[in-house]
Amino acid sequence: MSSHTTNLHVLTWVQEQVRLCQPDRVVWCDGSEPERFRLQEQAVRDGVLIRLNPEKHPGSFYHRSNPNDVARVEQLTYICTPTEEEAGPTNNWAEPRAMYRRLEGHTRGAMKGRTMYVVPYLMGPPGSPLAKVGVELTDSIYVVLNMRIMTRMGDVAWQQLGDSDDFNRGLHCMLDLNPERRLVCHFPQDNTIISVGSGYGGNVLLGKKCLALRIGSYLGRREGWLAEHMLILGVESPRGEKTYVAAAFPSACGKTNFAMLVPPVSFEGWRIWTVGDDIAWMYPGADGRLWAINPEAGYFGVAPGTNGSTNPNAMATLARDTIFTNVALKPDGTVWWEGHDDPPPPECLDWQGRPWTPLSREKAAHPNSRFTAPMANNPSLAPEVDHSQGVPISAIIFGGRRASTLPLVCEAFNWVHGVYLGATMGSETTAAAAGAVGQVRRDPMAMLPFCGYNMGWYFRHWLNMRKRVKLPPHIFQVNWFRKGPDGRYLWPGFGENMRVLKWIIDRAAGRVGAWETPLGWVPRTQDFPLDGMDGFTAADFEALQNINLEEWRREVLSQDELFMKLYSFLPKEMIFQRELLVARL
Ligand code: OXD
Ligand code: MN
Repeated sequence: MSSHTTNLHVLTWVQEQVRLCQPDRVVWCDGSEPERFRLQEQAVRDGVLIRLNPEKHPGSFYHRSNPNDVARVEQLTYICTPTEEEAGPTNNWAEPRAMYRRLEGHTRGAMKGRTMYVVPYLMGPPGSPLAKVGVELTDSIYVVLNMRIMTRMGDVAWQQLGDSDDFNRGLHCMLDLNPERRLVCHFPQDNTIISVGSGYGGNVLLGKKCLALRIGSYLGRREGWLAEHMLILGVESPRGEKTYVAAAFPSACGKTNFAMLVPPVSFEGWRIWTVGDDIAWMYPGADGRLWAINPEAGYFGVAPGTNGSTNPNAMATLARDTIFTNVALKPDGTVWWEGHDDPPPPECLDWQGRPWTPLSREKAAHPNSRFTAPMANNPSLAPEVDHSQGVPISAIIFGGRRASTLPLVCEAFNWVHGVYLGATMGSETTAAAAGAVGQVRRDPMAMLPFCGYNMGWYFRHWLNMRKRVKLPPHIFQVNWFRKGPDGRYLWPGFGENMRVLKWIIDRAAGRVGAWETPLGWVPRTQDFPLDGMDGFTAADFEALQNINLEEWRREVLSQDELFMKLYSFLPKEMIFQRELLVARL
């Protein structure tokens, strides 16, 4: 098949990798519809995908990953820079030459008997000055079909690239999926990613976490912009005024739900528009504001808990042309997961292909099972998603999953204080990464697993942005997950989060007052829109906003752990903010 590009840098590099991996065949992907159908047929023939019921799930497929390969592997993820200092204390570091050599041991001859797919892709709207081109070489047809949903894949990327050599070089080899040979390695100085031994999305869809966040954050620091683990949404008021907000939450904390929120009935005339659900690239605009694009073209969302009331827009989005991974498969060729609208099926196959009934002790769907769905299906998709300059951001939200301590919402006093709120974010761990679930860990800006360089320098870069953005967004902190003494959530979340969002955009526009507390500005009870919330009282709201001094003493001490780790790289501003907080408390 022809290569569709005459770019010599690409042709030479692909040739080198073919010589290294020794595939039987090389297929250059063009991103066309006929190619998609061909690849889907092939994947079904190979047993990689199962075609779902064409009436109930048109154009959709089912995939089971290897049971040992169901999440991102942070302990096997490396930043390979000449010095350890560049990777910093929160990343695994390896010396690039040594790691290239080690990887060659895995990739040499790794595609013998297999097909190498050349996947050109564009992150960001075509023509955007912020868009980046990547080329992923992979021996997984599942990866190709997922990349086709998650990115603008095919000839559009060659058009953006022209004859430049400014593209990300990505190599992915499945190997035998042996966890002992699994590695996800980033070489920021070479704009190169090599991932071996995994087939799980976050480890192998190289445009997403690897390029858009780890390499992206490194490039952002060098080039003066921010690559963030943030959703982007637009709030449209009944008068048609649109305000854009970016929000960082750790993995599996509801970014997709928040990005697709449907306001409660009492918010008649209000609409939420989704720009992105996972990643934001933000840059200082000539007008003094911070502008953002979503580099992706699809959603790789967590399935369990997704239903018609938690996220009706996601349900509409995944109604067709979707790849489901590690959910349960029903006998009629439809899918199910815990928290689905449908009741548990009397019988089905679980995510490992084993017979499952409602009496089974294990879950039918893996807690990190996913849907890969095109953003074009989303009824709330913002048309601005294709605007090359992106959207202007009025507010930035940092959120975590915290059972106690953190109030529902508060606003930072200023940019530096906001950076401190982001830097000290903590959250209970989830199933999106391999390891224990439910422990509080510091996850600055939700970027702990995704910052491609020294986290202390990353804070400095955030502080420096203040000088380049004359009209900086207001910064807020939220916590949807606070629990009462009986262990029940104090806040209903989901669509009701619109109430918090309304206060946030009113604050950003200077339209509403606030109370000053040691933590920051918080809503006055009388300003917070509680109308239409059955049985939810002003006292319930105050319980959510309560500041417990004993909990805050513990919180400040536990923040110190991260600060100690980063000690010699930590901007002084962070220490001063900590001291000011202690003084206020
Ligand atoms: C994701 C993650 O898949 O954060 O988006 O793990
Ligand atoms: Mn994510």
